Amino acid sequence: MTTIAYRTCPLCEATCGLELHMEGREVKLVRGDKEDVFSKGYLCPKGTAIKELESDPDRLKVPQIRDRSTNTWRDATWDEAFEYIHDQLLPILDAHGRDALGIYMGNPCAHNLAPMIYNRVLNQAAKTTNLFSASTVDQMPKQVSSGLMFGAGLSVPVPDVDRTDYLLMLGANPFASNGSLMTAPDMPGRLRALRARGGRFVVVDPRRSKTAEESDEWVAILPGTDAHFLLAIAHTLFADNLVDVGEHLRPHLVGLDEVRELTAHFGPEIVGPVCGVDAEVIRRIARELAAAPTAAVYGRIGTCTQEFGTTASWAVDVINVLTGNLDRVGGAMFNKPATGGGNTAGEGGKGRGVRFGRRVSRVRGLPEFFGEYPAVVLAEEIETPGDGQIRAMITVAGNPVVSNPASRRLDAALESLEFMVSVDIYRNETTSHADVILPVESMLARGHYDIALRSLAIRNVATYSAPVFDIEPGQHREWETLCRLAGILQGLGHSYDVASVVDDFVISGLVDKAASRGGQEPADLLASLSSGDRRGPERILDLMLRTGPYGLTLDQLIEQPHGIDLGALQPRLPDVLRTPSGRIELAPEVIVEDVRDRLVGTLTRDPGGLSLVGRRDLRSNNSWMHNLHVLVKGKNRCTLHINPLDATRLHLVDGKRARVTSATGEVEIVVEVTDSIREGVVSIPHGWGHDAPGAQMTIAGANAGVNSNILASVDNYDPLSGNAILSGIPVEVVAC
Ligand SMILES: Nc1nc2c(c(=O)[nH]1)N[C@H]1C(S)=C(S)[C@@H](COP(=O)(O)OP(=O)(O)OC[C@H]3O[C@@H](n4cnc5c(=O)[nH]c(N)nc54)[C@H](O)[C@@H]3O)O[C@H]1N2
Ligand SMILES: Nc1nc2c(c(=O)[nH]1)N[C@H]1C(S)=C(S)[C@@H](COP(=O)(O)OP(=O)(O)OC[C@H]3O[C@@H](n4cnc5c(=O)[nH]c(N)nc54)[C@H](O)[C@@H]3O)O[C@H]1N2
Ligand code: SF4
Ligand SMILES: [Mo]
Repeated sequence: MTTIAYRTCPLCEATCGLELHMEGREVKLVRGDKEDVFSKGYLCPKGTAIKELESDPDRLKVPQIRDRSTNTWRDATWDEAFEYIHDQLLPILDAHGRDALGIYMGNPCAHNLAPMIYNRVLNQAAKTTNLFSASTVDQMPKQVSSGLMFGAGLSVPVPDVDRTDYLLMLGANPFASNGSLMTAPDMPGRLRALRARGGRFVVVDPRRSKTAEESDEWVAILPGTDAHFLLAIAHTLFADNLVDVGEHLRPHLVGLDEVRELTAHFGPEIVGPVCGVDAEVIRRIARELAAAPTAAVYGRIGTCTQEFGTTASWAVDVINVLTGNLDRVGGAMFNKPATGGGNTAGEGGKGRGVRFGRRVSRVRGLPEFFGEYPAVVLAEEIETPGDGQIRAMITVAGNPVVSNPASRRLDAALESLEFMVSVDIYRNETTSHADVILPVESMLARGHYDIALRSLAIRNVATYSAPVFDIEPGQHREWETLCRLAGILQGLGHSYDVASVVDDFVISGLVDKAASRGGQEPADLLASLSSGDRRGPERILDLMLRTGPYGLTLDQLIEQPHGIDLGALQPRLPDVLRTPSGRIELAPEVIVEDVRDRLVGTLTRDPGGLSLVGRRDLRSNNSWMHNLHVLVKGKNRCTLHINPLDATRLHLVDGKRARVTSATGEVEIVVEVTDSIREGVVSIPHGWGHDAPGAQMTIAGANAGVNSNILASVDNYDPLSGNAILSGIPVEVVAC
């Protein structure tokens, strides 16, 4: 018998509603949920791939233990696996201290309720300072700039795509990625609608991406020069007397004069050759932004994983302020998430702001950002002997061997560890170095709520998906695994009950805090959460919803599987601010210094030779969905894109192989000659290179591709955020 279930897709930031046709545990059909309040039936090929992901024979179901002497794997029971971890890991920490453990949290954690809630519990129980995540190969620069300007790292303004008249988009390709740090299903449809209603949409990208093709104008910028470009726009706005922050921003702003002074260096004629963009184009875009009734500037991964990631991310919001479009309908606005926290708690308007560098990494002395060290120091912290050396690792939903820079070095470093545990669904390039892999339940056997992504959405929406079926006998829920690991690290032993002991401890702490804020009795609040036998992430989610700004309950959400629409974004100033001044800090000191000390110095720099950037394909998800035939079938997608003029000059032939060399490494890859990339720039997608000998991913292995991060260096990072530079890497290309 076929039953129908509704789920939010957890595979990218777009949060589409899916309609699953089930026969028992088997997914027969995946369709877009037409009644989903946000996605209204939209879905992409990855959404339908859930069917294949569910049935993938390589997906791990039971714990795996590696015998290091023979490098072979065997199935283990859960109790055996946890006991083994307990017995191997704790003596290392007893002998060498807590910092001997490193933890790396990967991207899927942001799409999954259990790690969203319990990773922090695990980190706290570990009592190590060696915390890492995919954030420092991704959006950390935006979190730092938002933290400095608005006082909280998740107070990221999102473009009001559905109501804006003009969108300037830099370093993003939502027609492939479906949008990032701007959650909305059907980004292609929304961008087409923008143009259909007479709006204008400009894409700044070294590649004529699918998004650029669908835009009104493609600006083929040179990699790493977005901060220059945006400051030249700001320069024009000041020079032409077009700065108009508006009455709604004026009382809440400091630093406008400093920004005016800084932009003096960035005349369009000076900046044009640096960016590879005509001065007249820069001027015109500045004037268009100022003239548009409403406009939003939006930058994403291409503006983050680059030399001036934080300064470019800041400059995006500077233009939003200078044109009066920040916190305005049709401009760049702040979400108000149903789960509260961050920028919705308390009175607002003033706060402690952000502080970085409370600790520095042992070997290179790089500062922490939001409690974690930059991923660029991970390998050296494992390799370098001495007190505080990382000797053991836990990875949760991460594949740093593919996603982090200097992959070859990290690959060797992980193998040199004394002990490693991975919580993961595959044995891949990273987890094959583990001693124990702890798999997780099917994504359909768990509840789902996007705590992170709903707070970055272009509309206020709350959607909970109930589990479609129960876990299979012998499986273990991810939240229980994380709590059990935390329990081991806390010294509570390794038995099954430890998960509930840890969970009860966590909820009572959270309830106490929430009750004292809301003037309630903790016991009453706790009782209200425990309808039935609710525990784990659902109980905590219920608490967050109840104490959030809309006072929702989980039961209300369960009754509405298509989601609850809480309305379009509303202006949120000054409540959203958490800076010590209670104002928008338009000219944070570290950024002013970065512009003066670093950025200005590059205005006379020769663009030099070839520069490598990445790209995403609609049928990919970073490194981990290439084991699904539906996504890898068809043409080879891991190719080197190169402009015909460069190809001719270098005697490269379409379909033949080339060797790409950087200061860090080299790869061999098939050439694809295309005029969709500007001269002087080449592109290789990340997330490939599935040729690790220890991996068990049959289809991915047969479509291995090359790992572009072999070419990226750990020595190159954005100093303001520690973020790796993965875009704009100098390379040489020769035919082979
Ligand atoms: N299909 C698919 N969807 C995904 C993912 C995936 O792997 N596949 N990954 C998800 C994740 S984790 C994220 S963070 C998001 C990312 O979402 P997006 O930010 O939209 O990512 P990309 O599609 O890689 O687009 C980045 C663009 O930046 C351009 N670029 C590179 N360097 C520069 C530069 O210096 N300046 C400018 N202006 N442009 C530059 C590249 O050519 C590319 O077109 O996508 C998410 N969605
Ligand atoms: N050159 C270059 N490098 C990049 C980027 C780029 O644009 N260019 N993009 C960067 C970005 S934006 C990101 S976010 C990072 C991603 O970097 P990572 O997060 O390190 O890598 P992913 O490829 O997302 O790997 C996810 C891992 O989670 C596992 N997994 C999947 N689902 C689950 C689950 O439900 N539970 C658990 N426990 N595990 C699960 C997968 O098997 C896989 O091992 O890569 C970054 N690296
Ligand atoms: S766009 Fe993203 S959320 Fe929507 S179906 Fe595709 S992968 Fe899933
Ligand atoms: Mo990402």
